[in-house]
Amino acid sequence: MPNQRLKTEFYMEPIIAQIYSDVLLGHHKELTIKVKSALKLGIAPNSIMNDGMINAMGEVGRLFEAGEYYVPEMLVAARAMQAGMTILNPYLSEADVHPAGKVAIGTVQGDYHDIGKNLVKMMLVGSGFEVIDLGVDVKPAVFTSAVIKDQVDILAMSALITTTMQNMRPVIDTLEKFGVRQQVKVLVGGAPLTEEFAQDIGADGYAPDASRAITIAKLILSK
Ligand code: B1M
Repeated sequence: MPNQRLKTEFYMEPIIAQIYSDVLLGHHKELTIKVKSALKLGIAPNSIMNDGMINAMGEVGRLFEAGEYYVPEMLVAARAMQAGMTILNPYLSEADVHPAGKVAIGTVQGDYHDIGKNLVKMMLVGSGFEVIDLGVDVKPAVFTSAVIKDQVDILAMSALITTTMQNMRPVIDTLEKFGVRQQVKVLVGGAPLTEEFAQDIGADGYAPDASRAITIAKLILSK
């Protein structure tokens, strides 16, 4: 594992390589200090997030698949990443004055992964959307209630597991059952999803990452 890490770090800015290592090893206190230092050094928040932290989470997933990491290691890595994101959040969310639209976002039923969902949320807020965060393990009735009570323009669903992505279609079915499908746009995303899957379940848009989620959100609202 250390060889693999060094191989990847070799191509990075030293402070980004340290951030990468801190996420990988779950050193959340050290990570917050280094994220602050990187910002002071003038390194772009997007680079700290993508090259340092998201890159490291990809490696965490690879190590988990290879049987070198277990759930506890994934958890401490996720905690470190969340700590880093708390520092970065204000730098990523330079909100516009007028809300671009109202969004309810959540991770679908049975799924507790929320780092990607939180990133999409931050980017939406940063792009001027008003966002209601429904959290994780969100049941179809809760998504539907947000559409009816909060009158959101977009319902945004995230799923990280091949089994839980199947829980997106029941949400769309429930919207139809309550007669509110036509009053909201449905945006879906998450690592195992594809454009084909999104079309198949009847979503209005699919985005493979947080920044494209903003482009697609604006696009589907303009239709
Ligand atoms: Co889990 N986990 N996990 N996990 N975990 C994965 C997803 C997995 C791929 C690991 C692996 O095997 N390689 C695998 C799923 C395999 C599959 O699909 N069949 C997996 C598994 C199996 C599990 C458990 C079942 C493990 C177990 O208990 N045996 C369990 C399930 C728990 C549950 O949810 N019911 C589990 C648990 C956990 C932890 C709790 C330990 C932790 C989550 C902590 C947390 O989220 N608070 C965790 C983690 C950290 C991961 C990995 C390592 C990292 C996920 C992550 O945060 N990535 C992950 C492996 C991997 O992805 N490399 C893995 C960083 C994040 C920024 O990326 O979430 O993809 P991502 O979000 C991206 C895009 O996908 C997209 O934009 C984001 C930013 O660009 N996006 C959207 C996401 N949502 C979007 C919504 C949109 C648009 C774009 O519009 C609405």
